[in-house]
Order: sequence, then structure tokens, then C-alpha cells
Amino acid sequence: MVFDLGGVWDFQTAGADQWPHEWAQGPLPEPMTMAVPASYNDQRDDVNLRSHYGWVVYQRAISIPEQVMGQRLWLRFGAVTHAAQVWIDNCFLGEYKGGFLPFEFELTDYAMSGEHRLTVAVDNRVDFSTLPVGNEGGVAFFGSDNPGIPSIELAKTRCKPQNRPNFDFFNYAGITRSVTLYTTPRDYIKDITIVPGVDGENGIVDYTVETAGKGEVRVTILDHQGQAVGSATGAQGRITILNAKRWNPGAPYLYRAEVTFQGEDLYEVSFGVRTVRVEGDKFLINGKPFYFKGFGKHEDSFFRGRGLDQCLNVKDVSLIRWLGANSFRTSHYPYAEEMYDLCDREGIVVIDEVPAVGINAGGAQNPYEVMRVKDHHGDVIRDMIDRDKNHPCVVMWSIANEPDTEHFPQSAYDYFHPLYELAHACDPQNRPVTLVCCQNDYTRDIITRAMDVCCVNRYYGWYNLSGDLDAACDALNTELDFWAGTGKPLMLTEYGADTYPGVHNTNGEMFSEEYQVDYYSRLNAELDKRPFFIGEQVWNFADFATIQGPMRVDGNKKGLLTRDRRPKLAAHYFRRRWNQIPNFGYKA
Ligand code: GCB
Repeated sequence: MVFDLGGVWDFQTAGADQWPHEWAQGPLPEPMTMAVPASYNDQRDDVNLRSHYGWVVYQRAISIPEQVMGQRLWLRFGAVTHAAQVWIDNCFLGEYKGGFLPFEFELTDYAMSGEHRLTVAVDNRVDFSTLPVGNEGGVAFFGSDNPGIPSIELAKTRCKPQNRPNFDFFNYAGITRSVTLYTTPRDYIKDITIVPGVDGENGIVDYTVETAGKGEVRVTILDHQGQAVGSATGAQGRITILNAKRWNPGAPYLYRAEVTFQGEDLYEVSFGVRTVRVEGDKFLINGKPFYFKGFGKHEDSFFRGRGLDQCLNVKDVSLIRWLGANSFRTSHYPYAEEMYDLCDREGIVVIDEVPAVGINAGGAQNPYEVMRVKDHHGDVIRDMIDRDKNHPCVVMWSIANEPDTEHFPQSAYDYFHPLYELAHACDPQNRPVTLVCCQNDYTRDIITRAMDVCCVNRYYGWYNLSGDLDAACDALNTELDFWAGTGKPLMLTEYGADTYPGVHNTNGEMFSEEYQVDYYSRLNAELDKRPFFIGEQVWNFADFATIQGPMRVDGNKKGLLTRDRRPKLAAHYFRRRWNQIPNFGYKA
């Protein structure tokens, strides 16, 4: 049984470093209402919520029905950003660090049937020990300030403690994804791992079932119509599907593995028969050279912030298809599990990224010495792959976005190479692994070229050589010559231009809708000439919220769509372009 705990909870803001733990012992003293799941920042018209620093506390009553007694009872959170401490009545259940992955607690020994109080304290602070990375100790730093001006330096020391993200998206926080109570038998299925393969026309399914307790495991594979097409017994095994249909981008086919344990516990997982591998400078899906057409995205919307919104996810996937795209990267954190289920069903290809963004001090410091994230970084890679390993839509893991790979190239190599190996070791399907690098002196960077695919974010014509598209194309070509020499596949995981919707300009100058179209059409013409160039993911799918600052007018405006998902001129340009580019064989 599964009980959804979404709804309107009690909520109260607390201190920066601490929250009063006595709040867990009874009703919150002065609660306000807050919807779950959703970020808390934009739900109410209160600047203190938008800019809150530190802890908040959520609370609600839960009712445990008599029928579930005797079974195991679990409390599961899809994600709480960025750290959580959870209490049931007066008992501390535990804590979790990391804002974008699920965690759970067993309640069996804590909760009898009847009514209980659930308290969840949430910390939104980002610093040198968190992923994503933020400023240390709540001390203000404003990237654009001129250093050394006495009045400004003094004012900075007197600022109230605040989050200054080392990343370009609003630091939304709260209970952002589903909260559920669910039951299992005493002996139960803990995990299922599926590794699909192909043998001629047949599909191969290698499976492993992890259980608590001993007993018979049965696995039945069902096709789309619910017809059994293969079965086996045992916790590990291989099943052959005769004449298996492939899961393909844009043409997905899903099978279902129905697993029973001791005849009592039943668990189902969907999967696709497809292969992924890099060969030379090609990215092969089902043995055919795939071309990525798509986006970097964000989980971001009005009012909910980064909260789960299934309707928005369906809308976004529909727009991805309308645009003729086939893929996106989960920049800059793992998305809600529901989105991967949807992409499996819709045939959208996903590059799955951990929240490792901001490991970069612009060269001023060696981030690999001053930031304390390495162990946590390994944990989020392990946990993300563990969560997403069975999804056919996921074709590559991204272990970071824009770390410093240029100023301390050897430190970057020593830091990331073990993480690259860890990602490979964690993935039963052994998908390609990448790291997304920022605009840099690529000749100094030795780790990006050590990845399976070289993924680069480039802003020639925007942040660099601003407004001069001839110079931008010149620079891009010089860099493309360099990557040609590596023999690796290369793709752009970001390129883009801020575009204020409704600004038009006959000269096509920056910020106008015309400039965004010119920018992409000029650069794309160069990319099209390069056979090793395997994909264009624009920045960004839609406009999104950021911290306020002189570089951002009501957020980041590089979307092809506005934040409320209306097309800019460039969306129509890409729709025409992408509908003419096939998923396979574009650069064959
Ligand atoms: C980047 C970052 C992305 C930013 C983007 C921008 O390189 O990866 O998070 O939003 O640039 O628009 O500046």
C-alpha cells in the first residue's frame, strides 16, 4: 500500500544554524500553511521566505491505519533541498544531506496505528561542503563588485548572513518532491537491477533481485500488451526475449519485469531493450550513430519553484517533441524520478547529471583544496546511478558541470578521474560517462578529453566576443580544430544568448529575438561541417529564475521558450531545423 502525504502542511521558518528541536515535541508555535511538494520560496508573498537562510520546519499529522500493522512501514522522501532532519512524534528518525535524491526511513518500530506527528526540518544553506556549492559561512560576496573599495568592503562584513550560490539558478528549497508512506511484507524485495542486451533479433535481460529474507524469486517479463514473453526463477538470471522490440529515441518500446518474492511481495519495473556505447567519435544507440538535439533544462516554474509538477513535465516533453528535439541534460542535478518514467515512455534521451556545480573559484583558489565535497560527490554519483540505473532513457552520466579544469588541471584530473571510474563501476549497464566543462583554455584542460564524450559549454558570441558573430564563428572553428585532434566525440551541452521576449531589432543586436536566431544559425552552420560533432543542446529550454543581480533581468533569459512556455523566435527556427535532422546517421 502507498499513501501520498502531499497536501498543505504546517510550516515555520527557524534560525540559520539551528532550529528549536522542541518544535518536534508538539505543534509548531506559529505555523503558516505551505504546500508539499513544492519549494517554499515563492508560495507566499513574503520576501523573508524568498531570501531565507538556514532552517525551516514542516509539520503534519499522519494517520496509520490498523490494517498495515504487522507489515513493514516506510516513510520515503523524493527529495528535500538541501538537508533534512526527520522526526516522528518525539523520536528522531534520521537525517539526509543532498537536495535532489530520495531517502527513506523505516517506521515499523516507531509507529503504532493511529495518529502521529511528522516533523521535517530543512536546511537550505549552500557552502563549500555542499553540492551545489555556495559561499562559505553565509558571508556575502557579490561577484560583480569592484574589490578594494573601503565602503563596499565594510558593508559586506555587515551584511546579514545569506546564501550566495556558486551557480546560476535560484536556490529553491523545501520538500520539493513526493512524500509517501508505504508498506512491504516483513521479507521483501529491496532492489531490482536490469541489464538489457541484444543477441541478433533477440533481447537479453540479465537481472538481479536483492531481497530481505530468503525465499523464491520469480521474474516474468511482460510485453506492452501484458503478455508474458519470458520468465525465470532465482535471485539472478538471464531471460531471452525472442524477436525483442527495441527502445529507440522517438520510438520507445517498454517491457515490464514483474518480480514476486515468496509469493507475497510483488514489484514491477519497466525497462527497454537498447544498447548504448561510444565507438571512435560516434555515440551509438542500438548500434547506430545518434545525434543529440535538445537542451539543458531546469526544474523551474512559477510559484512551485523546483517542486514536482507532473503537468509541467508532460507539457515540457510535449514541447520537446514539438520542437523536433530528442534529448536533454538534467542540468544541474538529478530530476524527479517521475520525469525519467515519462521520458522512458516518450522516447526522450536523457543525460543524467549530479548536483556537482560550482566547484570553481574562477582561478582565485584551487577548489580541489578549499572545497570539502569529494566524499559527498562520490555519494551522489553512487546514489543517482543506483536510483536511475534501470531507465532506458538515461544514456550517459554527467559527473559535474563547469568545475575548474583550466587553472589547476592536474588537481582537476586527480579529483575527477577516480569519480569517472566510480561512475563506470556503479553502473551495471556501463553507460558512457562525461563531465561538462566551461568556456576555458581547452588546451590546458586534461580531464575533459579523458571522458567518454567531450561535453563543452561555449558562449562565443555571448559572454565572449559579444555581439560579433563573425569573430564567434572564427573562434569556434579554431577550437573545433583542436577537438578534432582528440579523436573523441564532441557535443555542445550549452550555448546560448539571453533574449528578452518581445525585443525586436532590425540589426539583430544582443538581447533581441533576432540575435538569438542569428547566433544559433551562424554557429550551427559551423557545427554541421564537423563529422565528430555529435550533438547540440542549447542553453536553455526555457527562461528560469536566478538570484537577482546586474547580469539577470528577472532571471536567466536564454530560453527558447519563456518561463511560461511560450515560443520565442528561435524556437520556431529550431523547430524547422530539428525536424530536418534525423535522430540517427546525421553525421554518418
Ligand atoms: C553556464 C552554466 C549555466 C548558466 C549559463 C549562463 O555556463 O552552466 O548554469 O545558467 O552558463 O546562462 O550563464
